[in-house]
Amino acid sequence: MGRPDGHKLDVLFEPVALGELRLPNRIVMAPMTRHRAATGSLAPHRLNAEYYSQRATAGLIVSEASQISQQGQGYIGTPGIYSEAQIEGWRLVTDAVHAAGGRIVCQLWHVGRMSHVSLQPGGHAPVAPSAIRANAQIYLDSGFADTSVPRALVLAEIPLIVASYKQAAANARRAGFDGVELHGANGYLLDQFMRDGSNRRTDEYGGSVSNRIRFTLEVVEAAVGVWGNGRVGIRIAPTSVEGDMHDSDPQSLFGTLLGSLSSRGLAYVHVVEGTGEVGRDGSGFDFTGMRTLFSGSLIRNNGYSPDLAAAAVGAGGCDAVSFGRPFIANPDLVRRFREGAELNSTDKATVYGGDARGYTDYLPIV
Ligand code: 8OZ
Repeated sequence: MGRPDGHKLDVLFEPVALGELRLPNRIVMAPMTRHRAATGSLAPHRLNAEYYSQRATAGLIVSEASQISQQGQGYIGTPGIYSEAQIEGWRLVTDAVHAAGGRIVCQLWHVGRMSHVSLQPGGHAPVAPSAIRANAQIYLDSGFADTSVPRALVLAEIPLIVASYKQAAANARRAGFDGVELHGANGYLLDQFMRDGSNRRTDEYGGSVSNRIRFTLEVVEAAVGVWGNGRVGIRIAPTSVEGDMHDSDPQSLFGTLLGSLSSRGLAYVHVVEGTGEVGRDGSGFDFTGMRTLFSGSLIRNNGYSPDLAAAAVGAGGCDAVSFGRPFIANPDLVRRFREGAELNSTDKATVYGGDARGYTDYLPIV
């Protein structure tokens, strides 16, 4: 077959290196929470291995966000990367992806204030840079619920959380991943420290931009200590309002962060453009200009069509583009883009939680 205008997309099917990660194409599977880890252990299992291996033709798979500790959990059914059972479960996933010829990095996640006492160790309050509740909802057995009021981390606890990230990074290595992506986006703990709407600290982790990015940079160092800089990426969402987030000057904040990350030579920065849901308009931040603020590889995300993605890569605006929703219903998305094939549509009712239905039963074209 082949699409009549196929050559326009050719650039998406060229290989690229993001640090030490070698991708056969520029089409990345974005991290997507699917709430299907095993009940109780929160370990991945065979069904999850099947799901990821079906999508192994992606240039790179970024795993769904995986909490680094029980304290880092904010929703039911999300996988962890802190227990032996979870490491073994992820090993099933990475083995299956590799056997299918793919590459997968583990997205390391701590939700901070985006949680609920019922999920926290001992029923305690979730932790955050400051005791400011997010006017947002999380998902529990009982359905959607308001987030709980968090308590502010005391200074002495911060190195312990950095150490949890380091342990999780080491666990991801033992589980056979190809690297890690730090979840610095969408209103979770790293983002909560960075943006001044959620960080009112008066110690060295709050106030100035350099203080607010300190925690993120320490977590970057911890992950790099395990993996080396060429296998660590970070995801940011400078203007997202998800999780009740805001900042008085995202350009200065994320510009400074990107400068610091440039000197550390990370594998990549993965940016969610726009304010959250779909669309890439974000006022207060120059997404195009990120290319000059960050010297390493850049993955762009949020509602790109194949044409827009090819235009962005072709113009040198990024190295790869990630796709989330289209990968849910199209395990062979790379082939469909290449051949200009129709895309399956997604059944919204089976996106979050449940069984194989709406998860592993979307079929590739034959
Ligand atoms: C959807 C539902 C729960 C969590 C994110 C990790 O937005 C998530 C998430 C998405 O980054």
